[in-house]
Amino acid sequence: MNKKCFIFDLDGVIVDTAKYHFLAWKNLANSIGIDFSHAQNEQLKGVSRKRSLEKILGWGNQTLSDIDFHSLMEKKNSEYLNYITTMNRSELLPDVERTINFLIEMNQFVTLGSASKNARPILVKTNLLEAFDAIVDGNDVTEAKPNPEVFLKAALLTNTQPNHCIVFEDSVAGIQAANAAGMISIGIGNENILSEAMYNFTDFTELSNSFLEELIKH
Ligand code: B16
Ligand code: MG
Repeated sequence: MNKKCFIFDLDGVIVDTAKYHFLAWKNLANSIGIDFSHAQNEQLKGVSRKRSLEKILGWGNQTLSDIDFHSLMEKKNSEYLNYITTMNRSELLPDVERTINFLIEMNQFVTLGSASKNARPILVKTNLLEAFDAIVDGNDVTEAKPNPEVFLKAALLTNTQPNHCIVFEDSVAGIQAANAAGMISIGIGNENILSEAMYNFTDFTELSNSFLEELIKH
């Protein structure tokens, strides 16, 4: 029996939190006089909190003291946490649960590879924590996506070779990280944006169990 490691990104793949990250970053950027567009937000998806703020300051040609930098990171995170306090299973993206349940039924490894430091509380709120064989999040890595560290750690924890790992991602940085790790990359979202992915689907409703079976076999 083939056992592959399926690695799920969190924000924008399992839950619809990408919109909350966008709102919190937009409000923060605007509060210091920096414009923030949807196109810029795309460049922050999958990118760590620290790196995201560095990029925003770069776009606005601003530099800050360490203290101010950390207080802005805190401010963004507390607004984000406010958005997700009441989060529940209704914010799971369509057919994510069907996909996870099918993979469990097929005796595959189901793991998380997220840049977020808030991943575990979100999995608790959505009742998914138990579904994962391994969880790697922003607290476990030193390098942010597009560095492959987060996905390679998930492979290591399940003792799976990278070429037997399949990554579901909604961000350009995450697809690049999966490709750099030598894994199969599957873009979930806009295929024009995620053009570097090996396969593309708008969402999991388009991704059939028979396609998953093919991935398991080959
Ligand atoms: P936090 P993912 C990423 O999560 C988000 O896409 C990105 O927008 C966010 O800045 C990053 O996590 C850090 O999140 O501030 O909660 O630690 O998509 O890799 O699951
Ligand atoms: Mg994501």
